Amino acid sequence: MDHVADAYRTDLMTITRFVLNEQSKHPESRGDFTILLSHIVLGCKFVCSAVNKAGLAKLIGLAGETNVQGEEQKKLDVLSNEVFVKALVSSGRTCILVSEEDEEATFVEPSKRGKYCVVFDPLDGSSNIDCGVSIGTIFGIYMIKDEGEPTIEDVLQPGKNMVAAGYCMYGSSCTLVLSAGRGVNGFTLDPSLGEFILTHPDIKIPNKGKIYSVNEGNAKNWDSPTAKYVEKCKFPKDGSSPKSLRYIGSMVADVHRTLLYGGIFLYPADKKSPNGKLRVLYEVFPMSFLMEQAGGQAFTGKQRALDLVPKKIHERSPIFLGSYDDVEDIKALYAAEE
Ligand code: AFP
Repeated sequence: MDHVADAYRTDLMTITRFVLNEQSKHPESRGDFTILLSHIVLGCKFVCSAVNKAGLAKLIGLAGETNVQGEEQKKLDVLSNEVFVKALVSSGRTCILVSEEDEEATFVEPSKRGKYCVVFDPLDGSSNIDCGVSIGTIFGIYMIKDEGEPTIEDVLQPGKNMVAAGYCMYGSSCTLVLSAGRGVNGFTLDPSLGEFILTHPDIKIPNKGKIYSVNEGNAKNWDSPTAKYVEKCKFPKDGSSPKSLRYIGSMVADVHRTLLYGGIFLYPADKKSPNGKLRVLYEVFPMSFLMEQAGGQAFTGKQRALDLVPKKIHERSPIFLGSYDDVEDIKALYAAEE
């Protein structure tokens, strides 16, 4: 049966059906991943509905707390975090959770434990909430290293060890992009059905793009390879056209556009933030995983992003990710610097 073609007809390919199909290719599978994913999907649907109602429900505004990064939390951040933590714990398939909103990792009580560790940012791009710009949830999934008592080392694994990663974007439509290590697929929420339907099968990022995406306000503090790269985007010397600049300031939205249209997304190190801004476990790794699965690359300025071994759960790293050839260009500039 051609499942992909069916998704465009009346035989709708929901995300659950898609994952069950994948599961059936692995007879040894007990369906734990499918169950875990269905709880993540529930969290995404809840947050989507809360984001849509935020203005009406007066949910927008500060909750009066600060999170571990010292940022002001919005009410929606708090709500989203609670929803995801509860959904993930109740799935019975998780043992360690790391959330951007919680200083410490959550160790699930033994009676509810499963074999997966989930790292996530429940509502990334929250400074954009009040003006209605697309925001999102980002997640990565690891398997515990062994059957013994879980330890923090189970989540301090390189990104290449993730078994799955994805994001859900709450924008003009609600889109969930997922990879379980065999390509990348995108699902759009049909609000009338309450189901995510396969709309973007087997996403492949173009090898080269026409867009670069970076906060140019930080340019005076950039290192030389980043400065040279952006100069090259604007004033190419090889006769090609300059690239266009698009920057939303919400990683899910900027990465989603990069994945679909090609190009490069940069959050480099600078003199003020030598490790960049974005967090390794729940921003850099999941997005790098998706990029590689779609045929692109992700680079930290020193190494392949997915080879990085985090030492702390809220660690940050510079990141350059996107089309294969565009990331090659920035890698060459860093190599020349050495
Ligand atoms: P907020 O959650 O504080 O809005 O930060 C969003 C984010 O972590 C990521 O989604 C963006 O890509 C990045 O920060 C934008 O950072 P700048 O505002 O420094 O450009």
